[in-house]
Formats: sequence, structure tokens, C-alpha cells
Amino acid sequence: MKDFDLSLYLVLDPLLCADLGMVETTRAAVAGGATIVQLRDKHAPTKTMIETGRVLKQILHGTNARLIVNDNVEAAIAIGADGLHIGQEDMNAADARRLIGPDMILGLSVETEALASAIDAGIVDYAGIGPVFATPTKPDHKQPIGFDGLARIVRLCSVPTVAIGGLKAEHTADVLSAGADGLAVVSAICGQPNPQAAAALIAKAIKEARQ
Ligand code: TZP
Ligand code: MG
Repeated sequence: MKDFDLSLYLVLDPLLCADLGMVETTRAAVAGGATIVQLRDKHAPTKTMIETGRVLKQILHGTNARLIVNDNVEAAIAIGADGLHIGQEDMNAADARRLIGPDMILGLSVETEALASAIDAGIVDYAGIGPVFATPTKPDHKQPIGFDGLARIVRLCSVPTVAIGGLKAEHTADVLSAGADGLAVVSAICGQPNPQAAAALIAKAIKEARQ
């Protein structure tokens, strides 16, 4: 069994992180309790992804947080990241698994019950489910599913799950009640005046909801 904790999953956004930068945002978020950091930069060339990812890997070294790379298999491997995250429109999960090997974490975005039922737990390690709410962070997102939709989709997933889309600290209890293992957030941490405090607020809500 792979060892990773989906509870507070930070997805980086280079524009929202512009002031502090993705590296310092990561440092702060992990200090605040982020358990996974995903390097997501849709427009960066592979070379830049690799450079940034290597710095992030150094920052996460010695912490329990894992580094996941969005979409870019070549970068994920070159960085020596802990994992790769792909969407339904990206590479096929079986092909991604063949390229990254058995040990890297593989995450897959899931937006519907049909897609949840189709997950092969022998290939995919976790599902990112959403968007729960509409969000300006991803303008091309699919139809929001709400907490009811989240619960229906989680039930059909044979792998651990993390919810995404418009999530803030105040949604923590509802996300966990729906059965998800954690919250994935972008704007609740990236671009916040104090990303460490923002992460700590969600981490505290997770702890409280689990009691
Ligand atoms: N996938 C579905 S919604 C989303 C992604 C990457 C963006 C979520 O951003 P935010 O700011 O946490 O709503
Ligand atoms: Mg993608």
C-alpha cells in the first residue's frame, strides 16, 4: 500500500501564487499542514516544470508531504516526483501507469458516477473529484456536483478520494461527511496574504471534523 495523505492537498497555480511564488507558497503551506503539493502549470514548458519541481522536491524533503506533478509524465519522472495526476482528457491511466512504473502515485480526475465506477484500483491510486462548486480558478471546469454529487461519486470509487472546486476551510466538515478523504484547494491557499495560516485553518478544521 502506498503511503500518502490526501487530507490537505494544495494545487499550485502560478498566477495566483505570483506575489509569493510557488516555491515560497509551498514552504508556507506545508508548514501550515498541507499533506500533498501538486505542481500544476498548464503553460510551462517541460524544462521549466522540471526546474520548479526539483526545487519543490528539495523543500518537501524531510517533511511527510508528497509532490505530485500535473499532466506532464516526462517532468514527473525527471523531477523524481512522488506522483502524477492526470485528467480524463489527458493520457489514458493505463498508459500513464506503464510510463511511471508501479511505485509512483497516480491520481485521476473524476467528474461523474460513470467515471468513478470505471476506476481500476490496480492502476489508479486516488481520485480527485469535482468540481464541488463552480470556481474561477479553472474556467473550463465541468458541471459542479455539490456535496450530494460528491457523496454519490465517492461511494462508487474503489480508491481514496479528494474533493476539489471552490473549497474553503468552512466546507471541511461537509467534504469529509460526503466520504472524501480530503480537500484539494487552490485559491484557499495560493495568493492568500498568509498561506501558512490559510493552510493551518483548513488543517485545524480537518482535525476537528475527524474528532
Ligand atoms: N479542478 C477542478 S476545480 C479546480 C481544478 C484544478 C480548481 C479549484 O480551484 P479553487 O481555487 O480551489 O476553487
Ligand atoms: Mg489535466
